[in-house]
Amino acid sequence: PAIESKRLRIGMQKSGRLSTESQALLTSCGLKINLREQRLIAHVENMPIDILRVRDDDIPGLVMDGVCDLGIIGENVLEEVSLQRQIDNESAEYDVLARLDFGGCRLSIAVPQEEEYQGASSLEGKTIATTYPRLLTRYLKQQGVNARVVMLTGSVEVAPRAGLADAICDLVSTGATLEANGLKEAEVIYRSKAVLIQRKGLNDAQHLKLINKLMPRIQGVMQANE
Ligand code: PRT
Ligand code: ZN
Repeated sequence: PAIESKRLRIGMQKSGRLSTESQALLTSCGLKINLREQRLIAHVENMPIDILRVRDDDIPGLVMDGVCDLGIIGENVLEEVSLQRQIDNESAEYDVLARLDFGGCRLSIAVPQEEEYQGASSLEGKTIATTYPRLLTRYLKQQGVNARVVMLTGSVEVAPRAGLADAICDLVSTGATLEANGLKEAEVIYRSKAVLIQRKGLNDAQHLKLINKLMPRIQGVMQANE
């Protein structure tokens, strides 16, 4: 054919807590991914698919803007970006194809260990540092609590000791990081796992056919892991 049909694009984290398992999932589905080079785009050798390897924070926007057809992303980042884009009047739509069996964590408010915590009202008037200002603001609003939200993109757990904040709102899995920083988990505000998302309005027949072929394999891999 004169015009080769476009390759399906899947966004996944290049390196970090989701990358190994995202890659393993796709490999288990039969994709032969050439990841030898540290390239942004990896070609799948045996299917018309390209893998875009990016920072996790970029994945929701790439799918919502239609640059990627599919993406593998933590619900925490997906929801945060989605809320921000709604505020900014940018497209924030996507479909969830599957909730995956990795990347599990919770977004929690934590306070200094010596502090007495008696529910969300204890946060009234406090300053809370977080990388997830939209999710935290939504929670505080729901609780009717007035607190100051300070955005930090890293080292959130040291903010109270450094005198930058009274409390934090950060991701937790074992709780070891909180403990090592003299903090205790006070409130879980969001529970997250990795999800496979698809861009809204995807209607290319070849792409849909390919996705319909991949989905049972993904379900099969997850059942085998149970
Ligand atoms: O570079 P890039 O932007 O792509 O990566 P990143 O550094 O922003 O993200 P990364 O790789 O750290 O995490 C990617 C995703 O993994 C998160 O958005 C979550 O969906 C998920 N995830 C699962 C976690 C954790 N578990 C987790 N434990 N993300 C972060 N953590 C942090 C936690 O905040 C703490 O600082 O890991 C530390 C250890 O946790 P504890 O509780 O076991 O001590
Ligand atoms: Zn990130």
